[in-house]
Amino acid sequence: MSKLKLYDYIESQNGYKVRLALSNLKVDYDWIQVDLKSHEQKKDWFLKLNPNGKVPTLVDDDFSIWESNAILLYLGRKFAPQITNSLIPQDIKKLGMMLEWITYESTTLSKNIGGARFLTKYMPPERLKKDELDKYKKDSKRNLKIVDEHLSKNNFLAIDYSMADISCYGQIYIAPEGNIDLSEFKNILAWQKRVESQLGYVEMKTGVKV
Ligand SMILES: N[C@@H](CCC(=O)N[C@@H](CS)C(=O)NCC(=O)O)C(=O)O
Repeated sequence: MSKLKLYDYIESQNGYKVRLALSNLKVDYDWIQVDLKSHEQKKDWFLKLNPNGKVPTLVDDDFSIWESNAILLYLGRKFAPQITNSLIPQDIKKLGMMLEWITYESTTLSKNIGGARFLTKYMPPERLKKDELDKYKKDSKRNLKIVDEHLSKNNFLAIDYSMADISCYGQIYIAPEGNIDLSEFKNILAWQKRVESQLGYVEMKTGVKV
């Protein structure tokens, strides 16, 4: 069995979620940077791995999988039995909660937080639509309030540390780059520290294992 290959880009929060999971799971892998700035993700060789032309994409021997949260679940099922905390709950209600928050991340947090960060960090000022940015920021705050309220009653999103935390943590991590101030979300700030104290935690830019 050859080493896993993660096709990724250093500034990708979706890629970071996978890097964090691999590190929590203590899985060795090759990290391959796909240069989004030169649109390498749209080249034929990459579209054969991911027809949607986006990172992250994971290759496990002859199997290629894309969509970061699908990759998290794949890794959890493949490797989690080796560690004490399974990252994918056995308990049906906790499993439901994990899927709920992972889905909330991919449909809602990523749209608004990811949108605010994208416009703030990468959009040339002459093309920036301020109304659009303001809406992303306003909706992000509304979304984050829901996460914060949930975390006022729970240490982790699905009770125990799970792929849901990895997924939402990766997306919320980049909120300050969209000028979304997290200081009013005290429960999120405390939860971030709990995630950061998990074994194998890595920061976004240092989380590259080659
Ligand atoms: N829903 C996808 C989103 C992937 C995504 O948007 N990736 C960005 C980087 S964070 C990308 O590859 N952008 C380049 C492009 O869209 O061409 C996931 O969770 O993996």
